[in-house]
This record gives sequence, structure tokens and C-alpha cells, in this order.
Amino acid sequence: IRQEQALHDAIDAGLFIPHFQPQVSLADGSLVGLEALARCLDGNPTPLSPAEFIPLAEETGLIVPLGQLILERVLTCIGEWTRAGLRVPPVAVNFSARQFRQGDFESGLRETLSRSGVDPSTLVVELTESSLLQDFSKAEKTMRSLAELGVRFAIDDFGTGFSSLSYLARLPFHTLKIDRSFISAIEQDVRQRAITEALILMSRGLDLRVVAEGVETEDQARRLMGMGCHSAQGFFYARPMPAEEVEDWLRNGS
Ligand code: G
Ligand code: G
Ligand code: NA
Ligand code: MN
Repeated sequence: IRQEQALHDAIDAGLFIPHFQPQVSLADGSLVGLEALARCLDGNPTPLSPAEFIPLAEETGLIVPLGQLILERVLTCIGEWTRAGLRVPPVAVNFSARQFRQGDFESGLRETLSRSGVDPSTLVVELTESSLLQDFSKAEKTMRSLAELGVRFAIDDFGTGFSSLSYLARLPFHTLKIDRSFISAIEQDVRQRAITEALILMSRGLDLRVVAEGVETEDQARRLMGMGCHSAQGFFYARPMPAEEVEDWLRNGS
């Protein structure tokens, strides 16, 4: 309870900001996207690691206001970068199942986007499989309507949930993110490598952009490129970084 109150107060006080992790083209290392990841500001009394405060936020429902705070700050950054004349690639924001299933998710996102003045096609809504489980037809309706506005969708941590592959063909996803548990195993484990290769092939067939998550070594990057993967994200290229540092990436393209 004390932790919940602290988290509530820290959200009210705006003590969370997005950091951004680059996604790069495997072919030439150029910047093709960014993923926003929530981080604590100094003086924040909640658990400092997102691996702790995100689950706490999910359990308590505070992920809804926390997610909104992060979304607004991401859109503010995009607006500033754009006004500074920088070319901004698609920026992915994580939405938990709880946020996505809110009755007013779609209207809220439309309103937040329109208030920000940011081109909706700059935003990538990153969902996990659990967002799609409960009410498929509602998820489909929401996604189609937002996709018409230009918003793109990525399926995160793919391969770890209880996936029914059929939804991939039916929902307007733009990007599939292969979970990092597969990537960390491709060097030693032929079976994980076989799954990774199959996921890449399937994604290409479905016209989905593929991002390999958690790439940590050059060998992994080389193998992924050999398998036909387009892009990657991971410590080998860059760690999540504050907005000021992203500007160097936006200026140089890598
Ligand atoms: O950044 P890091 O890997 O430490 O994040 C830990 C977990 O928290 C990841 O699963 C990541 O998706 C999740 N996460 C980070 N930022 C956000 C956010 O703004 N919203 C949601 N829903 N999850 C986030
Ligand atoms: O659940 P999600 O895929 O959103 O989680 C993203 C998290 O993965 C971020 O918190 C980020 O810090 C972390 N991450 C990003 N790149 C790497 C990597 O190369 N290795 C590891 N171990 N974690 C990574
Ligand atoms: Na993510
Ligand atoms: Mn992921």
C-alpha cells in the first residue's frame, strides 16, 4: 500500500520520463525507429527499476495514468524534434493490456494525438499478445479505426505468449518484434534458431516489418541478417537513452 501511494504521488508529480532506444537497419546500421521506455527521474521514491515499477503499476491500475504521462511526454519530444527540423522515425510506445482495454482507449488516444499536433503515423502502439485475448472483435475495431488515422501497431515479445497465429493475418499490425529470448539463444540452440528463422519468413509473407529485440552481439546481428531480418534493437547498437542524446542519433542517422 505504501508503495502504491508513492507510485501514485510520483505519477502526479510527473517523476517519470521516457528514454528512447534506437532500432536500426541490419543492412546499414541506420536509424529506422525508436522505442520509448519509462524511467524514473531523480528524487522519485518508487522502485527505480521499470522491472519493478511497471508490474506494480499494472497490478494497481496506475499503469493507466503512468502510460498517459509517458505518451504525452513522448509526443512532446516528437513535437520538439520536428520543430527543430530533425527527421523523426516512427516512435513506439508500450501500452499494457489494461490500457488498451480501457473503454475510452481509442477516443483518449485520438484526443491526445490531436492536442499534440504530432502526425499520427509517427506513433507506433506496441501491444503484447495479452491485449488481444479477451475481446478480439473489439481489439480489431479499435485497431482498424486508429490505423485509418495513420497510427501503426507492433506486436511485442512475439513468441512468448499464448499466440494464435490467426490474429496476425486478421489484425492490422505493421511490425512484429521477436522476443529477445529467441535472439539470445540463436547462437547455441538450433531449435530456437529454427523458430526465429520461421518467424522472420512468416513476417515477410504477411508483409510485416520484423524487429529482433535484445541483439547484444555482432554474431547475432550477422545471423539475423542472413535470415532476412530487416531491423534490430539491442545493447549491441544502443541502450535506452534520454531525449537529449537521441538528438545526436536524429542528426547523424546512426
Ligand atoms: O526498459 P526495461 O526493459 O527495463 O522495461 C522493463 C519492462 O517494462 C518491459 O517489459 C517494458 O516493455 C516495460 N515498459 C517500459 N516502459 C513502459 C511503458 O511506458 N508502458 C508500459 N506499459 N510498459 C513499459
Ligand atoms: O518488454 P519489452 O520488449 O518492451 O522490453 C524492453 C526492455 O528490454 C527494455 O527495458 C530494454 O531496456 C531491454 N533491452 C533492450 N535491449 C536489450 C538487450 O540487448 N539486452 C537485454 N538484456 N535487454 C535489453
Ligand atoms: Na516493448
Ligand atoms: Mn519486447
